Amino acid sequence: MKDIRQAKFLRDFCLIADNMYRLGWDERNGGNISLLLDEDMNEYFDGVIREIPIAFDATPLVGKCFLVTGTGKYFKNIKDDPETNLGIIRIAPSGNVAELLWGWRDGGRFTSELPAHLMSHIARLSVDPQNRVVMHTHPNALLAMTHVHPLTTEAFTHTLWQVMTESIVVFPDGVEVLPWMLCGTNEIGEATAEKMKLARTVVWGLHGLYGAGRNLDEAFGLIETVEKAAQLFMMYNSTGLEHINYITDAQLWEIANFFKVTPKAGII
Ligand code: 2HA
Ligand code: ZN
Repeated sequence: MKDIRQAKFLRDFCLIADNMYRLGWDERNGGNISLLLDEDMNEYFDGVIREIPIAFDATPLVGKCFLVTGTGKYFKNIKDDPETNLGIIRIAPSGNVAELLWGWRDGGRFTSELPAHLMSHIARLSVDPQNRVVMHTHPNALLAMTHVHPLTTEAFTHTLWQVMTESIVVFPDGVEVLPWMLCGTNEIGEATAEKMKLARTVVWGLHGLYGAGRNLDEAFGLIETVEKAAQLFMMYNSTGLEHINYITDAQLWEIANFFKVTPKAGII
């Protein structure tokens, strides 16, 4: 049997969660991450610890294994005690049970946002079979921006692209925006998953955002760039000075053409 403590995916996951905490994005038990595992978990574990019901039909993911943060667990504590704060689950043949293979050794269970995560995985995999990561977090500037900026996909994406040159290169698919909705429900999960077919980033008004990617670095880097653009927007809008310079639509096209990215339709 392989030792899970030596697994690179677990070390990388802990490091990313720790970085997110240090950046101030994941206060208390805020935020959650799920990583679809490519490695064969039979090489690490030979049994199921317990079964945990899932309150929706995850049939498209039957047999797949995920490393997931736990409900009520603090990102702050993940690095020092992954076995209490994280779990590895396999979706059982019924599609509505998670088989716990490792973790939550205090009797814990997966994040309350599991429906939104698994539905987002299904949606992302349908447009990008290489997608592996879904991250939900509460970055400060992005969250502040949802208080003062129109909550539409078009307006939000346009502003974030205009703030700095890198934005359109890193997220040409833009950010999809949802209004405030009750979190932890299948409804917000379904709404998020619909948006995830259109972009890797989904902003939850007055709450935070979801980011997806092919690996942990890609999803983290995406959120980091969106948050940086939001920080700059909030920063210059707080000066009281007139906003006199910004990247024009023609310049956004110039960047997109040079870096060979296709900007989300209908924005510029
Ligand atoms: O898991 O962030 O949206 C805590 C949250 C809920
Ligand atoms: Zn949240």
